[in-house]
Amino acid sequence: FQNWGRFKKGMDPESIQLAFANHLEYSLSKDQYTATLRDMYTSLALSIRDRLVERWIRTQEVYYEKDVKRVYYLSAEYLMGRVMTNNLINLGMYEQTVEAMNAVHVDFKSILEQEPDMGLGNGGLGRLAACFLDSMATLSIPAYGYGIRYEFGIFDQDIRNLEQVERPENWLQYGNPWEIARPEKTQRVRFQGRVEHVRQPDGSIRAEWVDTNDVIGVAYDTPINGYGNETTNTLRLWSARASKEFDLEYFQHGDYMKAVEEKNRSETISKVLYPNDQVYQGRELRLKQQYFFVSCSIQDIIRRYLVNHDDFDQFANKNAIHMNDTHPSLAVAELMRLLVDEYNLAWEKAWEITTKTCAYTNHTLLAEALEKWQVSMFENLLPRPLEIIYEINKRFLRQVSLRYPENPEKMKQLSLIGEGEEKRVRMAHLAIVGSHSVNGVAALHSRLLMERELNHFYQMFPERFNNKTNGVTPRRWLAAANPGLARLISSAIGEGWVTDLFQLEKLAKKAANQSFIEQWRDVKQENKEDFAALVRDMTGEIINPESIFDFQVKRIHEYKRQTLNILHVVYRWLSLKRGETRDYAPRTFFFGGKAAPGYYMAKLIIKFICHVADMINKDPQTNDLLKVIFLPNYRVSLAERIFPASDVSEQISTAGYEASGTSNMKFAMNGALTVGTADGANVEIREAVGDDNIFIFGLNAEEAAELAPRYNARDYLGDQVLEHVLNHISRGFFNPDDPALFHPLSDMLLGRDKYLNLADFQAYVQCQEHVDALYKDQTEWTKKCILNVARMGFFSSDRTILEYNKDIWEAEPVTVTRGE
Ligand code: 26R
Repeated sequence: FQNWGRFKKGMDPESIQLAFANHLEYSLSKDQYTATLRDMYTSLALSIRDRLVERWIRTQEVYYEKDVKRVYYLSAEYLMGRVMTNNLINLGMYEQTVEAMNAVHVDFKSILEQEPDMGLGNGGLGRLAACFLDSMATLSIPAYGYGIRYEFGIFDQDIRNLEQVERPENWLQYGNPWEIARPEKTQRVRFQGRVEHVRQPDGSIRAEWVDTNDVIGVAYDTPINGYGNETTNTLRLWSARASKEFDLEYFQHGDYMKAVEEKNRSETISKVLYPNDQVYQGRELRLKQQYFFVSCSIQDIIRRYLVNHDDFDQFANKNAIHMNDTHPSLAVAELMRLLVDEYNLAWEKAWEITTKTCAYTNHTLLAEALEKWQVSMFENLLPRPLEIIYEINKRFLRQVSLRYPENPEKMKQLSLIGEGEEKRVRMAHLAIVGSHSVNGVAALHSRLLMERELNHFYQMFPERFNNKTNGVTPRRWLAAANPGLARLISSAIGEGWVTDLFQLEKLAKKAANQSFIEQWRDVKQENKEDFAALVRDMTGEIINPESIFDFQVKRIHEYKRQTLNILHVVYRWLSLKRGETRDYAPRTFFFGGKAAPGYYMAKLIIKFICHVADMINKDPQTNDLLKVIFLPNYRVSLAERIFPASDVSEQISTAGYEASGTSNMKFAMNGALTVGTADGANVEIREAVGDDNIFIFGLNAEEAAELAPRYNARDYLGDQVLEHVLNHISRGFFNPDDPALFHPLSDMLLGRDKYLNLADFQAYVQCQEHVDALYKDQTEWTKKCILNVARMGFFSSDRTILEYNKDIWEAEPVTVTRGE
C-alpha cells in the first residue's frame, strides 16, 4: 500500500486529474466518449473520498489508542445538503480541484450541480445537526452522528397551477459516492413479542423479551472532515434490513410471496423521512423509526466502549449521548434496558450511568409539536421499553412525592405518563428525567422553557437547565456559499475568521472606508445578478437586480407568519395603485418553503402567495417597484444561493414561538439587514449588532402572551388600506374563478388568530418604510451591512459547540496527525 501516493493522496491539480481519470475508467468503466456529467461528478467525489479515507482511518485509530471520551449526537434528521464543495474547502483543495477540472476542460460548476442534496431533514433542527457535525470535526472533538439512512428525504416541491405538489426525492437513485456501506456492522433490534420475568438461581428476577420480530440495522458511514485539520469523524446512518430468522420462518412454510412481503415490511422502517415539522402525529411507523435508530446506536456505543473496557465503571466518563429534541429520547429507556437486562447491572447503578451520560436539547415551544405516544402502541410494539419507562416513572414519582408531599396535582403534571382520554408516554418528560442537562436553543427560548413550559421540571431540577444559543457553520454559509464576500473579507482582515469568527469584528473599522464600502456593494450586486439569472432559469420571471432583494425562506407555518409578509405586500400594491408612492424603493419579495403535505393552512398560504404574485407581477403599472416570487423547492443548495444575494431578511414570527431560528444568522452573516420581531435568536442578534443596525418591530413575547387571550383582530382594522386588503381576500379578488378559495385565510386573520397577525401589522408596515428610506442611502445601508457581518462572531456553531463541550459533554479535543 506504500505507493498509492499520487492516486489516493496527492492534493495538487495534476494528482487530482490522475485520480479523476482513474476513477472514470476503473470505477465507472467510462471513457471520454461515454462519460456523462454525472459520471464525472461521481469520479471526482470518489477521488475526494479517497483523500478523506486515510485521515478517517487515522482519526479512528487515535480515538481508540487514546481511549478518548466520545460525543454521540443522536438525531432523527441531518440536513446535509451537498457535500462536495464543503469537503474540498475543509480539505484545503478547492482551488487545486478547480484548476484540475479546467485543465481537462470540464466545467466544474456543472459538476457541482450534479450532486443531489442530502435532504434527510425537515428544516432548522436537521440543518443544525449538520452544522454541529462540521464544528465538532473542526474543533477536533471525538464525535459521531447517529441517525437514519432514509431512502427518501424531504419531498421535492413543485409549484403547479399556483400550488404545492409533492414529488418523492430519490437521492440514492444514482448511488451515493460519499458513503461506505458496512454490511458487517449490524445491530439487531427487537419489536413486539412479550416479556417473561424469570427467577434466577440467586433469587433475583430477570426480564426476558421474547418472541420478538427482529429487524437488522446496517451501518452506512459518511466521513465528516474538519476545516484545516486532519480530524475526520463519522456520520453513521442505519438502514433497515429484514432479519434472517424472519425470512426463514416464512420461506420454510412455503409462502414465498408472503415472505417477501414481510421482508419488505421490515425494510420500510428506513424508507422515508416524515415531512411534518412542529405537528406531532402518533404514527406507528415513526415510533418504529425512532426505536430502530436509537437501539442500533446505543448497542453500537456500548460495543465500542467494551472494546477498551470490561465493566461499566467508566461508561459515563467515556461517553456523552446527546438527544436532538425528543425524537431519540427512547435512548434513556434503551440504555437502561441494555445495562439492566443484557449486562446485569443493578437498577440504581444503571440509572446513575444513564443520567450522567445523557443530555437533551429542546427545539420548540409549540405544544402541538410535543411527542406523546399512546401507551397502547408501546404495549404492542415495545413491551419491554414500556416496562422500563414505568419503572423510571415509579421511582421518579416517589422522588416527587418526597419533594411535594400530598400534592397529586404535581404528580400529574410531572408524570412520564399523561392521563387524558388515553394514556400516553410524554417523551419530553422521559428525556428530562433521564438527562443531567436540558437546554433551549436561544436565550429567550431557554428562559421561556424555565419560566413556562418546563417550569415544573425547572423547580424540581434547576441545576439541569441551561441555554445554548444556536450557531451556523461559517465554512458552508460564508466561505463556500459566498466566495466573493469571503475573498473581500480575507483581503481586509486575513483568513483567521474561518475558524475564529470573532475576528470579523476587525471589519468594523472598515465600515467607514468609502472604497471598502464600494467593493462590498460590488460583491453584493454581482451575487444579486447571479441570483436573478437563476430565478429566470427556475421561474421564467425577470427581476430587477437593482431592487431590494427581500427574503422569507423557511418551512411554511402559521407561527412564522408568512401571512403577515404577504399582507404587507398586498397593502403595498394597493397603496401604489391608489397613487400613494410613499417613497417606496423598488423591491422584490421572495418567499420559499415547503408545507407539510397534510397541513391545510400552510398549503393555502403558499397558494395565496402564488396567486398574489401572479396578479402583481402582471401589473405593468407597479412592475418597476414591486415583484413577488415564490421560489419552488427551497432546500440547502438553494439557500446557498439566496443568502449571498439578500438585502433584507424577514424573521417575523409571533414573539415567543420561534425557538431560535438559524437562517436569521446566515442572512446577517452574508450582509443582509434583519426585519424581525423580538423572538428567538433575533433578540441576541439585536444585542450583537446594535439597535441601529436592525429593524425590530412589534409585540415582545410577554406582550404577545398577555394579549393573546383577549385578542380581537377587528380592533386593528382602523387602517383603511388594511381593511381594503382583507376585503380583497375575502371577496375573492385574487382568485375570481373560485372566490371562496381564500376565505379560510381571511377568517383566520379576522377570527381567533393565535399568532396575532393584525396586532403587529401597523408596526410592520412602518418598519418596512424605514427599510425603504434607508436603502435610498446606499452608503449608510452598506455600513450597516458591514457592521452586521462584523458582529456575527457569536453566531458561529463553533462557539455553540465549545459551550456544549465545556458545560455538558466535557470531551477532550484530540489533535490527529498523520505519520508520513
Ligand atoms: C414531532 C414532530 C412532528 C416534529 C416536531 C418538530 C418534527 C420536527 C420538528 C422540528 C422542530 C423541532 C424544529 O426544527 N425546530 C427548530 O429548531 C431549530 C434549531 O434549533 C430552531 O432554530 C427553530 O427555531 C426551531 O423551530
